Amino acid sequence: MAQQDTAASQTPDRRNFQLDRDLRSYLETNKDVVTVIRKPVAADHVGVLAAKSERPILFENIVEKPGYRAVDILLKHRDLQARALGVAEEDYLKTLAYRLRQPPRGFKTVKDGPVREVVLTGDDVDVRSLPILKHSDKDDPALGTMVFMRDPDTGFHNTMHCYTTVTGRNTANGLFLTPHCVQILQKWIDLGEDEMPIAYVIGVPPACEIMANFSGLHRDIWGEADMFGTIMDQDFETVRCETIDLEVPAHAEMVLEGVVKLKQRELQSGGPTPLMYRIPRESLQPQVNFTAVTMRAEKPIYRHYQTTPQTDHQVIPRLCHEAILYNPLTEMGVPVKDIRFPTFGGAMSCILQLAEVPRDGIVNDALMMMMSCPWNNAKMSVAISPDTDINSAAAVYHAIATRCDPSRDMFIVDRTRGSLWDPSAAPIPDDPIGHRVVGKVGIDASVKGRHDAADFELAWPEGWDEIELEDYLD
Ligand SMILES: [Mn+2]
Repeated sequence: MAQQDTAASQTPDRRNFQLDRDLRSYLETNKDVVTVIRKPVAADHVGVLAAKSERPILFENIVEKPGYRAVDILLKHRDLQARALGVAEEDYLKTLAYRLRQPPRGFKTVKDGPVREVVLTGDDVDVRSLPILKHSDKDDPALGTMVFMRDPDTGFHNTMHCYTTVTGRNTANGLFLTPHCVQILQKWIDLGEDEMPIAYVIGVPPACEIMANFSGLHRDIWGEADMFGTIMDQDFETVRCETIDLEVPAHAEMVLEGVVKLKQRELQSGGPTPLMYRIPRESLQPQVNFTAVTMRAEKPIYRHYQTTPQTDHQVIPRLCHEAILYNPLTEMGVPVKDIRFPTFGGAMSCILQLAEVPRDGIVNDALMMMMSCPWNNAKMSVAISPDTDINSAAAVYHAIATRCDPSRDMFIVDRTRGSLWDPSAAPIPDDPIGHRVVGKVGIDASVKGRHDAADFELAWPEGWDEIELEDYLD
């Protein structure tokens, strides 16, 4: 049931698109960019193969997990993100920014759905039989997919992606680090509860994954999951869980139901961060007990979320940051062509691509806004011109080297919020969360009003975009 987005190209305001409501239809609709691996692949090799793919990759034949498929790399590049929203690449950022300003559609609760074609409870639950995969040679198999948790005050379904290491048949250790999930766990503890219901939601359209990683002021008006239908501009069907009081997507591939044991905490390693490092090395994290597995009957697709080296993991958590930054920057009068937290910046760098040369002073204000954004992902903030390829680390480096006078186009702000993940940042002694302090740098690598633009015209060989060397090889 592939619903191709043709409406998007017909409606100038892009409000009438229709997206596939489940992952398998989405992969079918977008099969021109999906690599299907039919050869047998060892479970331990799925991560490396996924990480070497720039496009969605579907594993049909995982040797140790014959009943399942696995998919990864759904959103690594802008063209894939645009497909996820059903719009043209040049409309992607403003569309996401627009949709995030809309009211939540909430859930359309239905009685049954494909995610409940198979329901396993009690002794039949064994998450080790699922294709939960390793992320590096030093880690045990871990889930990285989205979790639903309910705010006990509002009933809203908050989501995040929770790195969760499997420790037994129906046990795991989850990494509950995002500010909202820490606050929600604390609310359940304050209510005197020992357990909090949690659902691992596996295999949904990638638009939901963009939304699930939202981070900003929202908890008093909606949970991320209440916005899935808003982002996809359609009713979002949910079913009630089998063993816990939560609703989950009716058209997901799999759902793991469980409870977070709020008082049973163990020191747990976090696995690789988006920086490829391993700090914080350990934190005290609660155990998760799985109470049910529900899934589709026909070869369910497991959503692997390879964390390292450069994968969806650097990109997805920052897509809403880009869209949220789009609003105040455009409000300030910055001519925004694009905003990107690039994979090659290790989730520590933000690039603003200008659409044109703004008046003097605008770029430094824009860089300050990026550096002081709510998230600690813009330690190195860079402005570039429209002719610098934002997808290319080499092109951005070239712009920094040739379009920036460090004595006037670079500024450092001392002692600002540092990322928990940044080993170059100084730990704050005795800070219970492990917060750090670090400086930030703003770099204007754009062609500026004071320049003669003709001095910056890049020289390319004739036919650079058309002629390929491989066409001339024997
Ligand atoms: Mn949240």
